[in-house]
Amino acid sequence: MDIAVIGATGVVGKQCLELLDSGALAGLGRVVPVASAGSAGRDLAAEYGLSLKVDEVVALDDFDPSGLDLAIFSAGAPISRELGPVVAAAGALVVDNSSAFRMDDDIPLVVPQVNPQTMATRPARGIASVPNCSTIQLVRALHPLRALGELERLIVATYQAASGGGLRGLDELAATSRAILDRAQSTGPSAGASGRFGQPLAFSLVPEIGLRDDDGISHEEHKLRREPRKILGLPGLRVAATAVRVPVVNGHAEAVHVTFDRPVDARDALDVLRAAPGLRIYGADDGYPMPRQVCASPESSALVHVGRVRADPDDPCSLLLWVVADNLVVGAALTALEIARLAAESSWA
Ligand code: 11C
Repeated sequence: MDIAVIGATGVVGKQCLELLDSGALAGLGRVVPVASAGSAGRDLAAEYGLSLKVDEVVALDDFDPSGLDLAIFSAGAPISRELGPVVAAAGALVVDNSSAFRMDDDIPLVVPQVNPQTMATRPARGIASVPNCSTIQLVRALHPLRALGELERLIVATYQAASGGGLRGLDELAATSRAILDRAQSTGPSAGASGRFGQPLAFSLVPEIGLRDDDGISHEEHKLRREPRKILGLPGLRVAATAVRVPVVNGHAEAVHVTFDRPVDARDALDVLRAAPGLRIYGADDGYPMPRQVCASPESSALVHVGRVRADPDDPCSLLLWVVADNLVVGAALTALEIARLAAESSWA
């Protein structure tokens, strides 16, 4: 299988190449990394310490998709919108990490552990979308719980890492933290003022991710409302989300309050979650998942971690959960490769 990784020098593109290096996709042939013109010619295998054979970086304008089987896009929605259909028309399956096509009716929005049936036939436009990182971990934790009753209402607060803002987000968190620790800046309201997060993040938090619509809801919060409805096939699911950027390097966390259509028991919930694939469950005596520990090893980064599972003492139909995952791995690169794997194993590939 010959593949292109578009946005190969970004945080998700790098993660894709590292996962490919560790054997995430069988039958790999040529690997073509694509990035902006300034990165053309870079040897990413050497830079990232990979034993995988990878072509030199090709500039976006020089990228020729002919002959490729798969293209994984992680270069932002404008590039996906412009180049995705061109690459799909050339014959490659496009797996897109951006928000460009997610809500289009004829584009599958795929979480392999939740709705693999969406890849049972080749996507009509040759494009499959990877949901937003905060959506993926949410639906992977909630889907098994549907064995207890149908989901009616979600109230979610996210605690999202700087890596969700890409390399610029990571650089900014490091630089502003260092500046404050070195006392080059005070921790006052304007310290570490940011181009990336709109507000200073170091030693603080920013309760708004992405642009805000006229209704006061941010784009990240709208994604958390719309994407789970499509993936779970529950158009009437009521969702209220508050998305918050926190000064964590990597790993998104979510506090989830979920209401079912009938009374549910927290012990039954733990049993159902423990039986589900791809989750690590923390019982009352197991502590709880935290971003740094969750992202500490490839094995742990490949799982969605669920802890603090408890009843809502004021509502027998509701449960509370704490959900943590590596937003670059589960939230993006690994899910994209798992979608590619689903396609490769399908009868239509
Ligand atoms: C963040 N969730 O943490 C965003 C990043 O729609 O794919 C990914 C944005 C997207 O800032």
